Amino acid sequence: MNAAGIRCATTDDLDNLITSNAGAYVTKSATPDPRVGNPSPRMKGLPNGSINAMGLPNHGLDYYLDYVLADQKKRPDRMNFLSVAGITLDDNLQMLHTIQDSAFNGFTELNLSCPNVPGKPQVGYDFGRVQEVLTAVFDFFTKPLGVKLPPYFDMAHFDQIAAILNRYPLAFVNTINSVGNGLVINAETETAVLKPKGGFGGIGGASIKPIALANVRALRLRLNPTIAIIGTGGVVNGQDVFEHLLCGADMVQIGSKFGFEGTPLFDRLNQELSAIMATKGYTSIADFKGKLKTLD
Ligand code: RRO
Repeated sequence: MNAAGIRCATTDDLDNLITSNAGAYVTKSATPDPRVGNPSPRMKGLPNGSINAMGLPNHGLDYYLDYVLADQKKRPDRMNFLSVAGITLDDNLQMLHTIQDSAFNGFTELNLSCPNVPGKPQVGYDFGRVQEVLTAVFDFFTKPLGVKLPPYFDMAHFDQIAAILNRYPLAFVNTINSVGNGLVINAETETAVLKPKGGFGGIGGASIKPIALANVRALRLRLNPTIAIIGTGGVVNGQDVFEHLLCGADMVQIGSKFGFEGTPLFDRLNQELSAIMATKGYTSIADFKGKLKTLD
């Protein structure tokens, strides 16, 4: 399926996802009110992926909630994802109350890792804040909910975040968001390629696959088995999907490459994954999911 943010901000984008062979879709992270986001240029394709400092441009929660509710009526057998990314705790609680009181019966993804709102640190890097947010959320929210996390880079941080997440009835964890605050420059013009934030932006695409796989694997080894894992980051072909699954992902999302290729990507990835499975003699994903071998 798509990763939040990529080709999922408008009803046209979402219609395209519905008619594609993606297993599900997730909507662009919503705020309570529409936002225009940061000034352009705010996203750039790179040889190995992308850099973005979009700044949460979106049409507001009601726009996405109306869409998923209408879709749910038409296709009651399908479960999709509504992403929310409040800039404050109050924003998040307000949106989650609206979702709780609505007829929505899909998954809600609470984005704790937007790297691009100037002056607002990523919640996922502040473990005390993560606890505070989840405690307030699960005080009233009873529908299936997961969190979108930033990448972690230290074994102690994997231990700490997993210990916190394991205290809550999470349906899933989505790992990873873009690798925050990289810098891409044009040597010829001696200028940063993005305008917002002095050129700093979230890095996605092939170059972040090792970081994504490490986060999927590290969290799968630490989280309660009741918490599903969505693996996101660095997927450009069927082998990348296979590797995410091997590390323990239950679902795999694609960001940058979906931005470049559009919905035909899902057919290609399905074919490439099927070919790998056939070569290895696997007939179902359960045959290899989470079964990564190590050398020790
Ligand atoms: O809109 C963005 O700037 C953005 C978001 Br909300 C996010 O979660 N991840 C990202 O790379 N960009």
